[in-house]
Amino acid sequence: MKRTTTMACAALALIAGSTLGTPAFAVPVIDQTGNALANGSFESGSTNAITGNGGISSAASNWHQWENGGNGAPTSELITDAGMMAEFGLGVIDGDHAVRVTTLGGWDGLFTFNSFGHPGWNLYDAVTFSGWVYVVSGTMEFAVGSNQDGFTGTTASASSSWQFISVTSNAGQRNDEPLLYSHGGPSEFIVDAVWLNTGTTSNHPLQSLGNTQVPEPSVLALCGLGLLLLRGARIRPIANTVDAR
Ligand SMILES: [Ca+2]
Repeated sequence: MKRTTTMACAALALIAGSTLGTPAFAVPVIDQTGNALANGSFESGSTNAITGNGGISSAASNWHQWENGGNGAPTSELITDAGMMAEFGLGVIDGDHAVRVTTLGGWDGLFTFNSFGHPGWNLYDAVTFSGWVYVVSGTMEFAVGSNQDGFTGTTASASSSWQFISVTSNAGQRNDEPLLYSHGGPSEFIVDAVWLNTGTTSNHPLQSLGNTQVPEPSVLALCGLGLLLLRGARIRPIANTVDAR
């Protein structure tokens, strides 16, 4: 029975994939209620690679990219579940896309100021930034804080599986900016389903894959996407916003 369901979902995924193309937009499966980030599941953006620096828009809507290391601009692109499955043998965590970042030096990557626009956000509360990363090479970090008061980071190094990581920046300092950066040198990593909430613990609804194999949530996610498409759900329009500092 389970096999039948999985195969049906796979078929739906193929249908979904054929309709997406580039730019690509899908719908997060994980309920985003409570997530201070827009596009935290990287379902909105482009599968075309974007290389650049200076705060330009990245391939993921609402996220921008930056280089600190002086070794060359980072590159970002959305990777589809099918593309990730073909290249790495496992799919994305949520929805049908994740963001792939390639850097040429340390402390380069993506940032967002989206929390500025979150209703009721207190910039001096403790905040916790968490999510899933598949590190292809090198070491990366989830960091949160501000240019004004500094950042706190948690690192993840290359492995052949998704890793859930979380970092908290304490109250009393300005906390307005999450980062997805390389750490210490060049790195390539894929990030999906990131979450930002106030407080010192993560409220991420998916903090463990339990005993299930990593590809399983991907199958479920694809199944959800397929069902949404079958119901005639509208493809999410591009959010072409550049957040002001
Ligand atoms: Ca996603």
